[in-house]
Amino acid sequence: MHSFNVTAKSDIRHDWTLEEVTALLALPFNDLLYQAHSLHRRYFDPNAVQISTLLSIKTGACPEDCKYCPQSARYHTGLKAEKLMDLDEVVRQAKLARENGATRFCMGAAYRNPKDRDLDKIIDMVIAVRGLGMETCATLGMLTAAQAKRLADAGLDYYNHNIDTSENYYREIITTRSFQERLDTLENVRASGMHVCSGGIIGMGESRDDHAAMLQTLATLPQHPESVPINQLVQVEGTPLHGREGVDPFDFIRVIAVARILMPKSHVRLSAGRSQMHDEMQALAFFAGANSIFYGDKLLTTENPQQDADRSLFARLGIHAETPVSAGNPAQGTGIAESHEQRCAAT
Ligand code: SAM
Ligand code: DTB
Ligand code: SF4
Repeated sequence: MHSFNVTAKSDIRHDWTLEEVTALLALPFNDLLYQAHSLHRRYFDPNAVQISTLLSIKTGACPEDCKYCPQSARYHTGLKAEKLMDLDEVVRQAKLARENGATRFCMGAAYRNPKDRDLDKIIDMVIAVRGLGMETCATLGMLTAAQAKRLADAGLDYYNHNIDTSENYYREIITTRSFQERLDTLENVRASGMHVCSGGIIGMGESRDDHAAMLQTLATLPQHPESVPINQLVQVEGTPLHGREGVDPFDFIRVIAVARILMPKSHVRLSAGRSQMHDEMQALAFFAGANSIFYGDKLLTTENPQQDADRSLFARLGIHAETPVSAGNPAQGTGIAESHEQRCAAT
């Protein structure tokens, strides 16, 4: 019998020290997974995974220098830049995602920060996608408090803005905006009332200490992000991080497990990089506490597992799609796997 949603007050902490986080990351692997999975079962259905689909609504030609990113104008990755997408196309793609079983639609734009006139168009997209009964998410770069408020008022459910790595390692990866500016945007998003989605990238050459510091920053925010994407670096030819030695898969799983322990009520997303992972590694990530994925053949510009492969993985693991609490009318078509409610209704 699961006992999800039973809050033990002492589980939810905002005062994690770096020493504590470092010690968790260094636990024997089985001890760490046992602890993470036990906590996971306390707060969530361990067989339910939240399903988001990504769409790049404005691609490439970005002025920032994030060394991992194929969309920076500074690197020659062969990516074709595209202007802000038309509303009709966004709605078409959102309907497709919904038919395929996604309950959240995440719109990404290669901006340092959106201009107010871009925001007018994006707000129309948010309203239209919400009208389809889906949860909405956007990732558009830095936001002022006023911009965040406008998006919140339009009904945007989640805003994604990653801290990406530790404060120390950050300067090795991005020079065109500071770590503090990231935190400022997160504060503006939180103050607007939207749900916060913030995480980082593993596999950029950082150390375990950087993993600890990044996780500590997230877990000591005044409120934990509701969604914590853990990306494995997708190495793209032409970006400065292409050719880096990959991360030890067990270290990646350790980060997922520690995120689960530090932020027990948050959804931890096994985010970018799944195309480069074996099924066994994904299963281990779900066991360690990951309970959200990006679903659909494409992330923003790089590939994601084929939908058939994900359907089969879910079926083999007995995992089903989580039913969102906040979406008005999730008129789902062919869900990626039967939901808990669907199964219960059928019996
Ligand atoms: N331009 C906006 C920004 O940077 O906030 C929004 C889009 S940006 C692509 C969103 C996030 O995607 C980045 O913060 C980074 O964490 C992640 N990302 C980008 N390229 C990646 C890659 N090659 N591998 C893994 N994650 C990546
Ligand atoms: C996040 O943490 N990962 C997503 C989303 N937020 C926007 C992006 C992953 C991008 C991977 C590289 C690409 O496809 O361009
Ligand atoms: Fe631009 Fe975002 Fe890519 Fe950085 S991560 S280069 S801000 S699109």
